Amino acid sequence: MTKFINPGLVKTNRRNVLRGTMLAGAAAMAGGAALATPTPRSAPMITPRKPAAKFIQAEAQAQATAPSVDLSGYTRVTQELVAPPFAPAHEQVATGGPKIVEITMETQERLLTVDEDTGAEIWALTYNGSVPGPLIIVHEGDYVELTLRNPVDSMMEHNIDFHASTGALGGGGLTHVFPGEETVLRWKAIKPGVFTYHCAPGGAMIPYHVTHGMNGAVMVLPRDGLKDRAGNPLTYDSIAYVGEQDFYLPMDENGDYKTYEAAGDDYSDSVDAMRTLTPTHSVFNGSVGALTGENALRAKVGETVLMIHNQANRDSRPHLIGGHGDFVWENGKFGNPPQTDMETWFIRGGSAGAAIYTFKQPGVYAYVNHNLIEAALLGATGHFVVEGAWDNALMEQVVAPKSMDI
Ligand SMILES: [Cu+2]
Repeated sequence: MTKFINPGLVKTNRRNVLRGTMLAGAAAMAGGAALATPTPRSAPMITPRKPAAKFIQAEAQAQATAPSVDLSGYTRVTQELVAPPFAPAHEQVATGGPKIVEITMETQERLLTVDEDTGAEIWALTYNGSVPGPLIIVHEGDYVELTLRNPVDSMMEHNIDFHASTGALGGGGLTHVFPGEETVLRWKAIKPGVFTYHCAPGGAMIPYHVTHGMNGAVMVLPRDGLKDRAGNPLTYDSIAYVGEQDFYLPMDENGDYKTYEAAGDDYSDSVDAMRTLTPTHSVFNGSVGALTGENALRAKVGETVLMIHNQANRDSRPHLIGGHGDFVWENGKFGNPPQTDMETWFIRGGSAGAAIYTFKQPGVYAYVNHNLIEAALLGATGHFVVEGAWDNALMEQVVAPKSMDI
């Protein structure tokens, strides 16, 4: 990590450099013109701590002088987050008034096998250890109150930008936690829909953290639940939470994936790999095969599944092979009526989308990114295994394959 130069505020060791680079990007995103200039590839990365620190300090001061909010009418509840592809226990139609939903997430840095067959692995940066991070579910008008903890043995600082929230870089400007620190952020869910959240420490660290797995989704349901175009209620029996992750894994001169001893050691190589804009992998839920075989999603004929698709960095085109999108919020926002009977839908990089389908036949359905190169070669394939009775009225093999009569 001799590539970096630290301007003397902290000792130049790898840990401190990785921690410090966040401030460059925070300032750039806040509009600091000088800092927004991309760092030339060959130039050392300078860590301009002071201007960014000023910005963050200003946010805190603005809050300190703003009128306090009366939250006495709110009930506090704790949401137990679960690992993908599952969803936390929740109501589809809210009962009672708005709530303060308390959640806790830990920024865990862990070695993750991306593809067992090739030995591809990454020191993933995660929320609660999973890629994607856990799905959070609240209702419009609720508050999300997040306790964000960074374990003391972490190598890097982290934060969180909730696209569903309003202000302070989505909370990113108020949640920087260094190893051994924790913070609490509360934000009001004023827009219904599914939204991405992701780490955004600053500068090149933003895509570095996002493409190391540090992203997930929040679902903000309308208080009276989902509706079709005519305003009729839509309900689901289960949720399949899919996070599509593009990885840019460095390779050696032989084309083998490189391995590293600790989180952050791949930083320089990763930046070079990211600059190609060509992912080595695009996988669902962290690894090739995370949603196939024994890990396949399960459903029954007649079951209605809400498929949530999160892609924090890159465009995707979900398609359910053998089925359809009965109701699709392809931009993920429930304030808009859903599109109906979709074949393939589009998830803009940096967003989440939602689709409802009721299974009508048993069997295996492939849920893919219908850029089929990405599905078959880069890993973006999951399976639904559906049980139930076959319906010949919908499909029947009239003649099994046999030699043609010539
Ligand atoms: Cu991070």
